[in-house]
Amino acid sequence: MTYIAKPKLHHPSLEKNKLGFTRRDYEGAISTLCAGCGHDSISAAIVRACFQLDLPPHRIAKLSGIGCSSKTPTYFLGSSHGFNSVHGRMPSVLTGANLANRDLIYLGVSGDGDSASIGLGQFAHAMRRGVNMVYIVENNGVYGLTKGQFSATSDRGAKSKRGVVNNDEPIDLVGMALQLGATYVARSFSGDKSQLVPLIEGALAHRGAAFIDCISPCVAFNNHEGSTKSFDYVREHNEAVNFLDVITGREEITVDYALGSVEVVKQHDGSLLRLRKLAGDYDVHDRGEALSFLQHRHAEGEIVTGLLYVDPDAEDLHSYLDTTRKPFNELTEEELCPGSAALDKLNASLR
Ligand SMILES: Cc1ncc(C[n+]2csc(CCOP(=O)(O)OP(=O)(O)O)c2C)c(N)n1
Ligand code: SF4
Ligand SMILES: [Mg+2]
Repeated sequence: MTYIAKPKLHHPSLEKNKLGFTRRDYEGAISTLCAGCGHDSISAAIVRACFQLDLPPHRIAKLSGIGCSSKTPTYFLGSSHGFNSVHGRMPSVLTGANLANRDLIYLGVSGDGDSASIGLGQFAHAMRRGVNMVYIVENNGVYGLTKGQFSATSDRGAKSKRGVVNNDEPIDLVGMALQLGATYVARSFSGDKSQLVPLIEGALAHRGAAFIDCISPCVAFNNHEGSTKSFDYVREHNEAVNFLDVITGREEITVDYALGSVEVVKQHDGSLLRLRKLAGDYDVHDRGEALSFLQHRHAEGEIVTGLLYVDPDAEDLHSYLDTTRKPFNELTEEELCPGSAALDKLNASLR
């Protein structure tokens, strides 16, 4: 059985958000993933972020490919739109849906196999086009669903559960997203809710391609000694560049900005990203520096986490294409079909 409905009962005094929803209203079916799978922690972080941002669940569209990671949208946002597509093809389906209706909030959920192996081309084009979305890769370094083969994000020298050593260079999706022009780029760890939840909130408030690479240990096939995506390894090698608070424009701002090394970034919707810097000289607005920092730290065996780059004034695919503001399903017949004179004019321009 791959789908178990959750009982509707919940504690009557559960906290409600501005829409009158409790956290439970943002959940989905009971997870059938392995107990302890990092992907379940990411689902919980998505639930918390959407609840805290007071997002109406019916305005969210969650899309995925194939894999344990791509199964997770069943386990959160049960009242949202959902589309479980083909392995590696989520980005093109999301792009199409986004072009047809820009009013929804698009959340793409994928795996490292789904995005860095079979779907690498799709991933790349969604990033470079600036599709307005939150794109999360639940990165465990293996194909979990098909029993633990190395994926393209597996580090050179990493050992599989059976002792096989990976000889291939890994693909760093964060580096690729930076190079390809994504305008919000972050990495986190499924076991670090205090870092991950605000990163998801910031990505949801961002206009443009927002990418989060989330290291998510596979307890069944990639959590042993010799793995570089295990809980122990990531805890020991995690180098956080900053921590984030997201303050929505709807709230009165009462935070004291004078504390230590703090940077405030205003996003297009008025929300504020408040960055508490750990690496004092780290600049979230410098794409080139972010790439170089990432590579230098990788050479030292460190996994850089936090918000690595943001362009708060980013545009998105709709502004590049100058598309209509109205979703297609709200256009009238006259608007959709401008008549034979317009068609004649178009045909004449092509002769
Ligand atoms: C076109 C196609 N090729 C191969 C497969 C087999 N397959 C299913 S899931 C998967 C890999 C999943 O790995 P990942 O995306 O990392 O997700 P995880 O299970 O690790 O979360 C593969 C190769 C498939 N379903 N469809
Ligand atoms: S096989 Fe791995 S990725 Fe899949 S549910 Fe189990 S722990 Fe998670
Ligand atoms: Mg995987």
